[in-house]
Amino acid sequence: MKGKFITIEGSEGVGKTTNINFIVNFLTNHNKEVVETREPGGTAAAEDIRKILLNPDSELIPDIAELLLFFAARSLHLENVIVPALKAGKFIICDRFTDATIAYQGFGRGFDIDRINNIAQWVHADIQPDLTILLDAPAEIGMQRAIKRGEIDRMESEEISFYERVREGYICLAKQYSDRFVVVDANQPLDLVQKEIIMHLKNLLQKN
Ligand code: Z5A
Repeated sequence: MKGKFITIEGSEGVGKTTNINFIVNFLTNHNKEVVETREPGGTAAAEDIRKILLNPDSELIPDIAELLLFFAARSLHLENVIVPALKAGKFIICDRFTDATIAYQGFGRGFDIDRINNIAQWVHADIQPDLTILLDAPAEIGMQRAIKRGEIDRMESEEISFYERVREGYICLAKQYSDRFVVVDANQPLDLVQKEIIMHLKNLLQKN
């Protein structure tokens, strides 16, 4: 693949959307062709799956259906957006990817991590992010920010202990895949968060 695959991870309200806009501007100013996208979503059909997954008024979604819907959306996204863009040498900036499934469905819901990894291997054996920026903040800080922002979706309606497990899951992943993960303290003023992000982006560009 000629392009670069950058994923942004972290639990609710840590500032993914805010910082993705910043990253897109930074890379565009460095003459990179950038595709900004998100999971679940990124294609018309995957966005339909997103609506099902996040609808707070949906019928009961069993955990297994939730897990498989995230991977179904991911398969659509890979085939129609991510792989073509990487082949064309573009930079993909993606709000969440499979690390989110391990953190939320694995650590959060308690699904067996090996089973999730097996499905991931099946769906995207040959594609892994080149850089994963983990925005890390205590669960209650992120929740406060998300609540302040407005309406709460189905995935944002869990107990605080769920998001604490999610955060712990991300920290485990960052240690396990330290070759591609960088951890940024998202519980500091935005200008300092972005200063750290720039440093990691410059490192990636130097390797390019
Ligand atoms: N999910 C899953 O379970 N499994 C999977 O495989 C995948 C996803 C792919 C998708 O939601 C949901 O699906 C998500 C995980 C699950 N659910 N949950 N719960 P999403 O990714 O689209 O949305 P989100 O996680 O709920 O993110 P968010 O709430 O949109 O937050 P954010 O994008 O990280 O934050 P933000 O909107 O940029 O910032 C929130 C507020 O904080 C805003 O007012 C900012 O101005 C403010 N902010 C940002 N940074 C700072 C700093 N540094 N200081 C102070 N204030 C700040």
